[in-house]
Amino acid sequence: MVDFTLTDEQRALREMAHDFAANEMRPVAWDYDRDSTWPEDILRKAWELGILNTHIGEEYGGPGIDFLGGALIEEELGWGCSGIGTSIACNGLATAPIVIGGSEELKREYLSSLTEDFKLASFCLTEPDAGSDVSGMRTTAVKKGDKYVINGSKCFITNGGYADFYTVYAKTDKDAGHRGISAFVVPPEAGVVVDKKEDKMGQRASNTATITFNECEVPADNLLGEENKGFKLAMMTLDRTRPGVAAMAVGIARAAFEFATDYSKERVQFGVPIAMHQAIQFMIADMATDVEAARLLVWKSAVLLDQGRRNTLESSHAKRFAADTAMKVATDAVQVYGGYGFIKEYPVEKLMRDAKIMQLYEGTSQIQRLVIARETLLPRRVEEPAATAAA
Ligand code: COS
Repeated sequence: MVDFTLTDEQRALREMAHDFAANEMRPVAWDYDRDSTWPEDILRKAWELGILNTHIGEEYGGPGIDFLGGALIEEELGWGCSGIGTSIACNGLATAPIVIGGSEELKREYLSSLTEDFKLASFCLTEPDAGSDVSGMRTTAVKKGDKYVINGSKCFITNGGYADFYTVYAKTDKDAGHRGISAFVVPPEAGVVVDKKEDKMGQRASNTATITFNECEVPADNLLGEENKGFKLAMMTLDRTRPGVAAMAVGIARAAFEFATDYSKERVQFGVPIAMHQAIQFMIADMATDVEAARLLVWKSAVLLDQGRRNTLESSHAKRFAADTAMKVATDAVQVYGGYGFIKEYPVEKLMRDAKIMQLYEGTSQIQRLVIARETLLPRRVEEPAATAAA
């Protein structure tokens, strides 16, 4: 039986995240956006509340929240401020390769470190010349005795300027394409250099940095999973994190929809609130449908993971549709506000700028379509361990 009713526990989780978004994020979101303030104070509060490391299992000190629970939280964070929300969710992305492929020792050391104290981790996949084309990466990891030496550069790294460790993808066999990539845990003291912080269009509260690895030596034991199997680890990671990113996009869309709805009831033109005009009603109606549909795709892609099933297709459905919905709904919200929508004093222009990144990061909308087309036209059979909700 399909039942969309949330349990008491799930509703409580959502309420807790909503209160946090309403009381801690919303009051500062527009100021932090304007000044591009890195939200350390909010991140610390999120850590104290236990929503910075939701997927870390209880054996490593985490709450072990499942993927649906994580998505419920991320929608609220996206509703509060997706820039701050992205900073909060970043540990989940960075630790997913450890949860999936890390040895017990690495899990004990690195997952526990995040729950024992306020610490951050960053996921380092993208490079200046390797965005959508992951296997085009140039960062190398060369084995020397019981160490790997990493050299290269990564870009668009969330929390990159503040991370206490990095999960890094590098070529261990330069000539083997996607079959020559491996993943490692890299502490900053190994020789990580933070080059610059990006000045972004939206999500300006999140820190996005360019990182260089100069002769970074890490113990061979810091290898995640098997050598040359890093590409699959990255894909399995993204399968698990895209539902959460999509949930955040739903949060942006919902926020824009709510602002537009409220405004349409207040703004009077031609003698009546603009909500009385059918042109506006139809925009509001489409927003409502799209938010609802995007949320259902998110929930389905998360529930499949919680059932231990592969969700490659469904997570791309969710990410593609939710990201495009966030962009469309935020753009239409600006339209409902008319000229005021274009003014920074009003809330929706930030949402429109924030929404744009949802169509770009963790796989562009085009990459999601590519995955959907491949999974539809030529379904891939893969042998892989069942997904685990928590480490
Ligand atoms: N889970 C497990 N394995 C997967 C997988 C998945 N979701 N997707 C692909 N694979 C495997 C394939 O089965 C194939 O295995 P073999 O080596 O055994 O043949 C291998 O990985 C290569 O797959 P594919 O041929 O599809 O790889 P491509 O180079 O064509 O790349 C895309 C596929 C484009 C989908 C991938 O590179 C991608 O997702 N790019 C976007 C990256 C991204 O999201 N970046 C954002 C930054 S992260 S914040």
